Amino acid sequence: MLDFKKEDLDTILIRYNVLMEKTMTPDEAAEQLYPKDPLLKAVAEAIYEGEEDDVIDALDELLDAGKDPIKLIDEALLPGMAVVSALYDQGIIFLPNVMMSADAMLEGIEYCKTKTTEIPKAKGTVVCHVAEGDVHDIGKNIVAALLRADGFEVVDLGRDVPVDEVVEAVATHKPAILTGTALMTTTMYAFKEVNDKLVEKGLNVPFACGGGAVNQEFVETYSLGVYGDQAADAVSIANFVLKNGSNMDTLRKEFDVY
Ligand code: B12
Repeated sequence: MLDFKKEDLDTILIRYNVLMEKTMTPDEAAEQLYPKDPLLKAVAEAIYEGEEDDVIDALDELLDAGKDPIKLIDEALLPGMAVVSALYDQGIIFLPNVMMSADAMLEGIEYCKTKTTEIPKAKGTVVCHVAEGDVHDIGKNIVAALLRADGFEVVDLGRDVPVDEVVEAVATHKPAILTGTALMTTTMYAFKEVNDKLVEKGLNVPFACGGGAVNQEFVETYSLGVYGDQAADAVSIANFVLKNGSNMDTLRKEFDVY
């Protein structure tokens, strides 16, 4: 007897037009990815729909329930954006949706920041930038917002920043760390150039790098590089450097993702 799994059989029946393929609508696909908690789900749903007002309303519900406004960035807003990124990666939604969702999420971050009563005194400075040639700045904006929310003074150089401008900013501001974001395999090599120019000038500042194009293996090919997967890792790296100094071996061991 033939040993068919149910899924194999469905695939064959669909191929021969005996069975209709079940395709999920974007809304149904999103529904499967939302957090289970109803209050967190409301935030994710509003981000998915790109509805800024609904994001604020959903955040208000969480704030009324006693949640810390800054923790909500990590616990409610970023998971909401992760749903959108996952749907885009699977080809279920398109770029304009991602852009609208990102705007709604960034609006939510700004709102959470207005809800903190204590304005923390700057702990130290961080210089943030997006690699030369690269305009993808949504991730960098999250990194900068989280660092600011945690009490760092952020010098945000923006996107598509020339290598020399990055090096100059490090020389001027003497930050605790420098952050770099690259989403394209063609732009990530600018990080090596930044690194080499910093070393040449004796500016041995830890260089936290992230963004879809890079991984730990690549980032550790240059001497000041330390990899971070999530935006919140930039905050942890900056705090770690303030507390423990900038020894690269210790830093890399602490933030090893493998
Ligand atoms: C939005 C988007 C755009 C927007 C960017 C708008 C903006 N202001 O950013 C626009 C429309 C302008 C755009 C243009 C292009 N894009 Co585009 N874009 C995207 C898309 C859909 C989403 C990127 C995004 O914002 N993700 C959400 C954010 C939150 O993620 P993130 O940046 O990775 O950040 C997270 C982490 O990585 C981390 N992080 C980020 N930085 C740092 C730093 C540190 C220190 C740490 C610790 C962590 C960290 O924190 C964040 C959350 O935790 C991606 C597809 C994808 N799935 O990534 C393609 C994508 C990046 N784009 C791509 C391409 C090719 C282009 C274009 C060349 C298209 C074209 N032919 O014109 C142009 C490039 C122009 C240029 N010179 O840069 C490719 C890159 C392929 C590659 N590997 O090289 C991708 C991957 C799409 C694809 N699959 O082909 N794009």
